[in-house]
Amino acid sequence: MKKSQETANSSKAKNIYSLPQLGWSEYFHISLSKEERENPPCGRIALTQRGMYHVLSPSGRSQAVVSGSFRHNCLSPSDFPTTGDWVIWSMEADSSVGVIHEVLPRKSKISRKGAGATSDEQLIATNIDWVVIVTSLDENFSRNRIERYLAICQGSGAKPVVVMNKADLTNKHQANDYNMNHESFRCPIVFTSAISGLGIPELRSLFAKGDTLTFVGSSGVGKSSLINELLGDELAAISEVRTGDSKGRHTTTSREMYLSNDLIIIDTPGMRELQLSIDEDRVKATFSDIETYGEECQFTDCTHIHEPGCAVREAIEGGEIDAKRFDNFSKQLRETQFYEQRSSKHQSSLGKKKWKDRSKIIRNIYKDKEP
Ligand SMILES: Nc1nc2c(ncn2[C@@H]2O[C@H](COP(=O)(O)OP(=O)(O)OP(=O)(O)O)[C@@H](O)[C@H]2O)c(=O)[nH]1
Ligand SMILES: [Mg+2]
Ligand SMILES: [Zn+2]
Repeated sequence: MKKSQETANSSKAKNIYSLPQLGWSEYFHISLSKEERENPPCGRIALTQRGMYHVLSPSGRSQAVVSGSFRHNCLSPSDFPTTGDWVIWSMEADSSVGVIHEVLPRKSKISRKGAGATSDEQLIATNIDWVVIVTSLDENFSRNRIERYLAICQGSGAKPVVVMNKADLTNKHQANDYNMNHESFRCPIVFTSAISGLGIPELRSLFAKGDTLTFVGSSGVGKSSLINELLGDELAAISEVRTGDSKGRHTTTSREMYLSNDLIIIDTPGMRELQLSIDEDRVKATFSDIETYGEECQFTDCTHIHEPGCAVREAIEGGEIDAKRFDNFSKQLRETQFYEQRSSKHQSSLGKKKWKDRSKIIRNIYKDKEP
């Protein structure tokens, strides 16, 4: 065996990754100290499993935990490493588990509100260049859902692309057939089929070498199937959707990063409860066309529902604003207001708890002083 071939084979066996292959860029490089830049002690999180992190780095795939002082300094769940993060880490010679010391500043992130009672931010993926919003052209299709995902991308630092998958099930392949147009979505819309391969080259042509993509969308729309098409490999697990309602079975259960020759792809589980991790400003930015009309309303705080001299209602009646789009805009706006109220309630109850703790301490001090 030739020497070069031998190295190639052994590096394949150990899955050695160069930093650029993992999506490394100048952005991360400049956040390192001068000494660290010589030989960056960095790796990228491919998977997180209850406190255990899978790190891909020039020394292969390893498992690691966060250091004690890192944990101590974390103030919220989103400070912990997540899939897509770059970390500074080390591995002792006699150990099989590495230690993560730091998460490098995130270039971009997409997140949502926690699915439970708390309003904590839940990170979906970080350091991504593209969010691939997948929907399927069966009973599962929902334009409203696409607009919610677009709102999540707003201000995330990543570019969105809308993918209309399962195009083999229909012959309607125009965005207008679905009451969507490129101008109001302000992002590419691509029709694909993971079964026939339709649209896959068009989708691929959007991305540059070394880009990181994350796929989001409901369970069963074909995220993992499309990822396998792009990877040219069956790495992500897929399974049949239920017959009857086209709903998926939540085949993908964790957020995991995969590598192809030129792309880094993060698969995510279908979301059950899509909550908006966004504020009013982000919704307004997503629907800026509506906002532009709103500037002409007679009242500056016009809700565009019943006020006289409302330019938005006029535009809807005149067919310049799509009524459905306005409906989604109002729905999202109401929802953010609900979350804002809830999170301020949560904040004030935290404040109360602190105050209670403090008054307990004061009571105890006085108790000690009592004769
Ligand atoms: N007809 C058709 N079926 C597809 C297409 N893409 C995926 N499917 C099928 O849809 C089902 C679900 O695909 P998955 O790739 O597992 O869907 P997913 O979005 O990853 O689902 P979760 O992991 O549960 O979130 C599988 O049976 C796929 O074979 C497509 O383009 N056309
Ligand atoms: Mg999947
Ligand atoms: Zn108005």
